[in-house]
Amino acid sequence: SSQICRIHIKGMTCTSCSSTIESALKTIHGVQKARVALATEEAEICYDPNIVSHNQLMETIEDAGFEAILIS
Ligand code: 9UX
Repeated sequence: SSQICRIHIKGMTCTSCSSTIESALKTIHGVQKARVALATEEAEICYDPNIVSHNQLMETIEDAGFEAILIS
């Protein structure tokens, strides 16, 4: 199955920041698609909720050194 999660990310200042987070999200088992936009400070992630939770997605962002706030 597939679900979309949107997360507000605080602390990104350059495209390297957004690329790092996007790559980290894409390596998570259960993540099908991930896009991080610097301009809107948002991540849009398609994932299988049976494999990974949105809390785990947020932890990955926090572990990369950024603040993650769940939008939807
Ligand atoms: Mo460049 Mo973004 O050092 O924090 S990766 S500003």
